[in-house]
This record gives sequence, structure tokens and C-alpha cells, in this order.
Amino acid sequence: MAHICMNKIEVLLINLVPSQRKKPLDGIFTAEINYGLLSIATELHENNINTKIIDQQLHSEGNFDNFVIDIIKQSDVKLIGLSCISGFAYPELKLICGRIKSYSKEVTIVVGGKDHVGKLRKRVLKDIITVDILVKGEGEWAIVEIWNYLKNKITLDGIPDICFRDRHGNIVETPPTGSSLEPLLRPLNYSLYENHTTFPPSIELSRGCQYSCAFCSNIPKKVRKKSIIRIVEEMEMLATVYRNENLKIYFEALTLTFTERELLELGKVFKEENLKHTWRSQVRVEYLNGQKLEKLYKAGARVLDVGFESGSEKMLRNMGKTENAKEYLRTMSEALFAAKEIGITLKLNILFFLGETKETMKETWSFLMDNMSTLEALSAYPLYCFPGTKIAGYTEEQLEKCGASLVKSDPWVEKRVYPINLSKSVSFKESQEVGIHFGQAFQSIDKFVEQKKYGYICENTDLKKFYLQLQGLEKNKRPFHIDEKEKRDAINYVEKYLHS
Ligand code: B12
Ligand code: SF4
Repeated sequence: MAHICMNKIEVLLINLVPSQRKKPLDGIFTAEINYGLLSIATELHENNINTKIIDQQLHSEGNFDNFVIDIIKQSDVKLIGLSCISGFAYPELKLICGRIKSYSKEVTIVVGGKDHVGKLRKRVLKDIITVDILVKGEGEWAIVEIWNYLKNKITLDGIPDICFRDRHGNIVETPPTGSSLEPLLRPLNYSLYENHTTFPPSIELSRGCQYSCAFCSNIPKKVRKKSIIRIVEEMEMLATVYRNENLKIYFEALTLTFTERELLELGKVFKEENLKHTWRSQVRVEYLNGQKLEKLYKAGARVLDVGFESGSEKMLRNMGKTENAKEYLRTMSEALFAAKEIGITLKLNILFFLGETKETMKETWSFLMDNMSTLEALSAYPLYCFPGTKIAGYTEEQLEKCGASLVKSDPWVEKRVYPINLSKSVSFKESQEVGIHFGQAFQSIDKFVEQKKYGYICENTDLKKFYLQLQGLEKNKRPFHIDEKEKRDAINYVEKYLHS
């Protein structure tokens, strides 16, 4: 793999760390690779442009800006690309862009992240005057085109799906490309990422999702995916990079789309080549019907995050999850039972939604209690209004109809992300607190750690130390119980809340 020399860097790509995360435990003790940036870096590298990715997660607080400035001082950096995939890192984006420009006006700052800055579009250039160019969608081709612009080969207005200021200072937005121009999914060049082996291994399986859940910023799209042969090749490549034949890999996909045939093909490779790797990925409830779990197990799956969201028929309908809630809940119950037998952990993600009341929460709670013997992993979230989601398009009157309102205090306005008070009877804060207790009631510390081994903590993490750190956390920040007493306390807490 190519060696990157610091003084030759022409494009510096930066992954920012949010100062505050969605769930209290996110980002603590764990590090996640930004594979969107890695894909962009791979594309630049293949175009012979010297590129390096640095990641704020690897640097102690307060030192990162100086580290960036030092690289600019020592090298040939002409373009800095910053990734801001979520509003939680938007304030950091503003700060670091200001810092870079105050050191050098010569460097061109490009920002991207289709799920946050990409949705805010022109707003970003108004909010952050030090940003030169915003890429709204997938960045692989756009960044190479922007490089060509810096080399005076093309003009900016010919590049699709970007925002920039023209020479009069007016903000210009170019139209998107057709889907035929979407970037291909290619094997990633890990060596371009700062200390890549300190991150847990992951493989990007696919892009796009055909659904449109009301809380999600996804725009329904045809799925593009890698072939099984390609995925197996990448597993082999990761085994070499990490020098480990027994990896726990995160399979990145908005939602798993392996067909039955593909699962059988992958299972066959696992058997014939005696592969020891195992993996985690995300699925929708419908995906788990029939005999799929057994095939998933044979193909290496051990943890699946399920977008279950709710046990309330009304909430499921409002979210646009399903029209047939009864069938949905039956599938979930059966899958939990089968998965436990087979040896796959199903982690249920729960989202308290617009119009949620104690009555609808009770329906979810009673579904969970009914399935207590097979349910071991769970995460329950409060609701945020993210740009680009259906919810973000609701008027104040529409929200008021279900008694909901947005929390619009300054720190949230700065992020352009708004917590939601769900109804007159359930505030944002309550939904957050109840969510933590849902987790404590159903999930043990051991199950929590088992899941984190995929995609969140790296292979050589000292597990003893990790346990100690988790145990040392404030109880109201932990979505898991440490002992049976904590479990009982959490159940009592939720039941008392729901009946108050
Ligand atoms: C996988 C995922 C993650 C993964 C990995 C993300 C990654 N790219 O590495 C992890 C676990 C790290 C993660 C973390 C978080 N996530 Co997340 N994540 C997702 C998810 C499911 C898919 C994102 C995706 O499509 N990745 C595929 C890669 C290839 O795409 P990409 O990163 O967007 O990169 C492409 C383009 O955006 C663009 N691009 C990106 N950066 C740059 C930079 C430049 C210079 C250019 C030119 C282009 C460019 O080019 C890339 C390649 O084509 C989305 C949900 C969804 N359904 O869309 C949520 C989502 C993006 N996450 C979200 C949130 C809130 C978070 C967290 C705050 C949650 C937390 N748990 O703390 C953190 C914040 C991380 C951060 N650094 O800001 C929200 C953001 C909403 C918002 N507007 O704020 C989303 C939309 C989900 C949701 N609705 O809740 N996430
Ligand atoms: S929540 Fe998942 S299934 Fe629903 S639209 Fe978003 S990515 Fe697709």
C-alpha cells in the first residue's frame, strides 16, 4: 500500500467529532471510521492526487486545530475537505473552518456530508462564511472535479450538485446529476486513513434505500451493492491489513439487502474456505421473515440491528414503517425466538415518535415484556428533527395537532437539529430518560459489550479496562444494567412512569 508523506499532501480530508452526541454513551471509548471520506480519498488517490485523512477522534481535546495548522504549514495542502454528516458536528465545522482560514486564505475549504450539510444546502454558506464550496451529495466525483477547477481545467458552475459563491459573492447552487453518474462502490484504500488499524474493521456493502421512514433523511433510491465475490475479497484484504483471520466486521448498509441466493452464496464461501470472520449489520423487520436467520448465521451474521421502532400500531403507521402492524409485530416476535435459538443477537432500535403518549409507549413496553425471554439487546431513542426529513417539512400547526413542539434553544439552532417534545404528555427530556431505562431493563452490560465489539471498539481493546470504564459511568447514562437489581429498578421506573 502507498506510503503517504506529510509534506506531499495536496488534499487533506478531515473527520470531525461532534462535541455532543445523540445518545449519552455514543463516542465514549469507541472510534468509528468515516468510510464516506475514505471512499473519497480512494478516488483522489486513484487520480494521482496526494491525499490523507485525519480524524479528530484520534486527538486529544484542544490539540486538533494545531495539528491541522501544522500539516498545512509543513505540506502542499491546497484543498481541505471536511466531513459533516450530522448536526452534532456542525458547530465544530464552523470553528475549524474559521481557524484554518485565519491561518491561510490560500487553502480552499470544501465541506460535504449528504445527510446534514447536504440537506442545508445554501444555508451552510450563509452560516459559515469561511466555507468555499459545499458538495451536496456523494462526493467521490465532485471532489476530483473541484480539484480540476483548482488546476484551472474547468469552471465551478459546470460541476453538478454543489454550492459556492460567485465572484460577486452571490451563492450559486448547481443542479444534481442523473443517477447514471453515481459513483461506483469500490474497495477502500485504508492506508490513506490516519492510524487505520486503530479503528474497528468495516466493509461498505451497499448504498441507497428504497424506503422513506418519516424520521429519516434518506431519499428513496435504487440500491447499489457490491457482489458477494467483492465482499469476500474485501474480507481477505481486511484480514491482511489487521493481521487477523478472526475479525468482527461491521457490514455497512442502510439496510441489509442480501437476497436469499446471495446469502446462500456467502454461506457457501464461509463453509468451503472455513472462514472465521463474523459480522454485524442493520435490517428492517420484514427482512427477518421465513427461514432467513439460519442462512444469515451460516453467512457469518452474529449481531443484527433491527429498525423495530415501536410496538404501537399507530406510531408504526405514523412513521411510515408499515401498513400491516399486526404482521410486523408477529414477524418480530418470531424472529426474536428463532434468533435466540440460532445464536444471532437481534438488537431492537426503538424510536419514540411524534404524538407518542404514555398509552402508545405502554403498547411498546408490553410487546417488549411479552418477548422478555428472547430479547437481550435494545436501544431506545428520543426524536430529533433533522433537516431533509419528512418531519422537518411539518408546519408548527401540524406539530401542534399532536401536541408536539420543537426545542429551539440556541445550542440546537446552532446545530440546525431540534429535539422534539412528542406530545402534551411526553416531553423530549422524558422520552430520553425513559429510553435509557428501557435499555437498562432489557440489556445487560455483557450484551452491550458483545455488540460494541463490532464496529465500535477496536480488536485489541483491553476489555477489562472497557468494563471498568462502563461501570464507572453515571447510572442515568448507561443503556444497560450491571446486575439484576438495576434491571428490576429500571422495570419499576418505566412502569411507574407509564402509569403516572
Ligand atoms: C452509517 C452511519 C453512521 C456511522 C458511519 C458514518 C460514516 N459515514 O462514517 C457512524 C456510526 C459513525 C455514525 C455516527 C453518527 N451519526 Co450517523 N448515520 C449513518 C447512516 C445510517 C448512513 C450514512 C451513510 O450513508 N454512509 C455512507 C457513506 C458512504 O456516506 P457519507 O458518510 O454520507 O459520505 C458521502 C457523502 O455524504 C459525501 N461526503 C461526506 N463527507 C464529505 C466530505 C467532503 C469534503 C465531500 C466533498 C463529500 C463528503 O461523500 C461521501 C461519499 O459519497 C445515516 C442514516 C441514513 N439513513 O442515511 C446516519 C446519520 C447520518 N447519522 C446521524 C447521526 C445523528 C449520527 C451521530 C451524531 C449519532 C451518534 N450516535 O452519536 C454520529 C455523528 C458522527 C459525526 N462524525 O458527525 C444522523 C444525522 C442527522 C443530522 N442531520 O444530524 C443520520 C442522518 C441518521 C439519523 N437520521 O439519525 N453514523
Ligand atoms: S430508516 Fe432505514 S429503512 Fe427507513 S428510510 Fe431510513 S435507511 Fe431506509
